Amino acid sequence: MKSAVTIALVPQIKTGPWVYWNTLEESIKKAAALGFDAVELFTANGNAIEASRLEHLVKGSNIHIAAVGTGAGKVVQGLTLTDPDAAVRRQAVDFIKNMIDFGAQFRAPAIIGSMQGNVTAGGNHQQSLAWLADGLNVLGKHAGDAGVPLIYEPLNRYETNLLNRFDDAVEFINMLETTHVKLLADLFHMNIEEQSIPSAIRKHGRYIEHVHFADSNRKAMGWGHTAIHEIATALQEINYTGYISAEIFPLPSPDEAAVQTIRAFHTYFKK
Ligand code: LER
Ligand code: MN
Repeated sequence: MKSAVTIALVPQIKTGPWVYWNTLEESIKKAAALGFDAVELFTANGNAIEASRLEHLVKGSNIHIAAVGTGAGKVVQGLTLTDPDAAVRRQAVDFIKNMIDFGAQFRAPAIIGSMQGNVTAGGNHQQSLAWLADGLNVLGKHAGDAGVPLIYEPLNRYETNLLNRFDDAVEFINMLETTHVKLLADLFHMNIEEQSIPSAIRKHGRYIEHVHFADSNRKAMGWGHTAIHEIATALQEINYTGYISAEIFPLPSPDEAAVQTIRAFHTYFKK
């Protein structure tokens, strides 16, 4: 398993569950100095960072890009894959395609979290899931052609009313036409929604391509009450080899959150 830490690079967004915040150079240096294998980037769009600049930075620091988040498409531009307006859904697909292409240059998959959207007031759940499936079919193929998976993230009920649990998300992605859509196990969301996080991981292990490493209160692992030992054992049992990426609040400070994260990573996920 490989360690990663998040970097937020969207000027309009001032708070959220990301460890490092501007600048990219300094954050990558700090992550590398602590021994992280990779960074996960949250950028405004797929063109926000010049690929040659990022290439230079990651090579110079011997660090990888674990994944790229697409959430700014919703938070900044108001786009989702389930907007009732077909033109907005098309823009959401284009935004994510662009992000897939950006990440693929670094073998990093794009993550669909908040861009999945919600069933809006008066909307129909089946219709919204059908729109989500349409978007993921197009985007999964696009990702597959670019040589990366597409990572779909079940979120907790306070963030989406589409799919909250792994049982439902797995049933849903198994109905897609594409096989390139995989799942993200965000331990913060799972703590709210799953009956047992280790059981969900064991049951659906073959679909898990990325892990968001957060304690029950979305602080660094070890600073909440999640039973991480059992979760780590489950991830070892499914032979998970992907990233364990800290998507947490920068509390009490980015540096302290990062240090606690890498300490917890080494404690529970011996390399
Ligand atoms: C995104 O990875 C996520 O977990 C959501 O809660 C958006 O912040
Ligand atoms: Mn997450």
